[in-house]
Amino acid sequence: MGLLHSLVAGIAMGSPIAQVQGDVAPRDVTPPDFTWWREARFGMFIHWGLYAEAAGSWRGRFLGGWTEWLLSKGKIDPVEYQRELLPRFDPAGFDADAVVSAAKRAGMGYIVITTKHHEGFCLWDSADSPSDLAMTPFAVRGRSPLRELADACQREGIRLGFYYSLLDWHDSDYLPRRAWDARSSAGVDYARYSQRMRTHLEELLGGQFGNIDILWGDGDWEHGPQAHGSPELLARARELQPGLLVNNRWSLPGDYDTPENTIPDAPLPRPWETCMTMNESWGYTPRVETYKPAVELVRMLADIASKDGNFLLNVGPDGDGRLDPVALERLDQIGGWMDLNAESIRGTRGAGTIHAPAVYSWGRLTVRQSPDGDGGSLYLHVFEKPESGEIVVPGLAAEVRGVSVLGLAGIGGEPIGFTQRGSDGVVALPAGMHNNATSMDMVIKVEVAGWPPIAGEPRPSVDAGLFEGSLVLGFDVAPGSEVLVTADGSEPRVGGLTTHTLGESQQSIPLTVTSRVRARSVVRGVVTGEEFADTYTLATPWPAVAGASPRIQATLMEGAPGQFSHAPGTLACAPTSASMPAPLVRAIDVHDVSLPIESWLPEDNFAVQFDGIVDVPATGIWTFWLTSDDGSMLWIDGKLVVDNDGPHGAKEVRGQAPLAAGAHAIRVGFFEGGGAAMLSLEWAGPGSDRATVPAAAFGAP
Ligand code: FHN
Repeated sequence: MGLLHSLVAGIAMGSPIAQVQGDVAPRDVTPPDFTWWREARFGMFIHWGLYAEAAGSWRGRFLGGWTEWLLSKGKIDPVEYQRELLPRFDPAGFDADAVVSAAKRAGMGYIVITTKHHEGFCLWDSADSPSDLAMTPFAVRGRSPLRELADACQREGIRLGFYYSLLDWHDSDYLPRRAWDARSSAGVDYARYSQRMRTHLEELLGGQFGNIDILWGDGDWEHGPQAHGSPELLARARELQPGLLVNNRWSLPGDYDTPENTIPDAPLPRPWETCMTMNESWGYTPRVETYKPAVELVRMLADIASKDGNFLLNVGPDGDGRLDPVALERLDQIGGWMDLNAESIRGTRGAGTIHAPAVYSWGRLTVRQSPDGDGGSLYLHVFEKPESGEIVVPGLAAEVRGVSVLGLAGIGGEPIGFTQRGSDGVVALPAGMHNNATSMDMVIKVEVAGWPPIAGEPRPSVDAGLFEGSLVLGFDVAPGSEVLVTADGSEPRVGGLTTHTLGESQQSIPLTVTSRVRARSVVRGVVTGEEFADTYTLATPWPAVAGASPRIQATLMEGAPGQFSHAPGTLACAPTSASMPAPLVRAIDVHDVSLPIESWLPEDNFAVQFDGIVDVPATGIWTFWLTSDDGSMLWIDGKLVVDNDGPHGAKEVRGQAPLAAGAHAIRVGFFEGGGAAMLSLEWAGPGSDRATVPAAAFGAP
């Protein structure tokens, strides 16, 4: 029996103890400060490079679509592409002040500009680049787009970010070559390319362009973090620009997520930003008929903000460095709406932050808590006025201090009616108000006393899972509401025999046995919102392994494409057919449960099994977060605690185990099928906040 089979056979397949699946990529140890970013909510993305000069055409043929992908669409020889376009890059019309004022007009608080896109052209004079600004007539004029833009942003108080593509179709040290690129790969040194990326980031972030607030990576999909050298690149970037926000496109999770040309149906667990084209292309396109209407863009902004996200809306300057008139018109139209309604976007939070729905039949909800914490404002973004003329907010329990339409003192003098109907708050719009077809987004501001103002699905003070001994379980009770709770699995009802009513006088219930807890919110005697239902399990700590010393070792398995689709340590991981050769198996040095950042680590088709003894510092319930791309599993003392198996992108799954202080056997199985690879194991327990399981817990000095 091969080593892999023996490894697999050694696992006692216990049932999962308790685990919750999340789609959260791991957090950095010291999360950066998103305050200014959330306050801004809205930014301008600028795609500008040699492709703007070509405007989607090559040798007289317009190829359309994403024009910054012209080289790829046209299967153009990268050397010929540069030879043709470098001498033509002379955007004398570029006016950084005009660009920044257009962004500011639209109500945008930051700008992210492409410094190098996949074409490989560096929009600045670099000491190490086969294609940069110094090779263009524009530089001969003494012009520097990034310097000019940085100065204009500084003058106008607009934050600045740099986009940088890890993918490079032109640099002869970048692999893989494009299929149509006839240049030989002989002598190519990818490490030289990685070093060039580091040089570029030193030049971009080293101070010549002032404070840079965002590093927006892209094009990371052809290599893993090791090949890119991403951990070192980002560590250096953060040294150069303290407080830098880094996105999730460096083959590492970074600080925030970046859905592209799409808006998530629900809030994402981490800070997130939708980037969106204004028309059909990131780079300049002459096809102005594809621009999205202003009403659509404004409603996207409200939709994204209601889900606690940011909106990065793109413009593509043309070959002369100018924004086209339609783009300027859209920015002005959005600005007109923001003039009246900016307070419902800038500095607001998504409805989910007060556990209220973001999406309603009439539109979206954004919220702003007052500085003193006792009250605040709800912003009802009315896209579609109901036939009834009534805007209903279910569960609006708080006292309402005032209702108004933003930007309009009153509607022809008529007040905006507000009533409380059962558990709902109801805003009555005057008859002539708000023609659905033309209004972008009419915002009704509801000022409330007490926070959170909306009673929805009750939120427990402790997540469901294991507990030891006894547990005092509380619920957030929105002012003006109550929470009905049962712990025997029965339906919580007003006056129910086993129903506890939480509110002013009582805020929690004691649990001393495994309990099925159900809870509902009640406002003015009416049950409202979704039900909370989950199980709290009384657990006895697993005993420590007497006499065992903390240690960790790992086995690397290198296989053929398709070899691994399950984590090692499971029977499913074993080679599935005789035709699949047994993987190469060897021991590797590790100090904790993480992927070594070493050049010998394969990029794809490999698995790693970690085995050892972990020293648990205190007795109690320990929560583990296992995050990986692709699959992974965690066993403690031979029992399955986290199952995050299967091919997938970066995904986090939580599990719990009751552990006595001391030594416990630990096994983690991980596999990488293809694409990015990442693995992290975090824990939290009595006296320990959530953090990566340290090497010291495995006996490292
Ligand atoms: O390939 C690029 C594309 O050209 C554009 O830059 C977008 C913007 O997010 N990013 C990549 C596609 O995901």
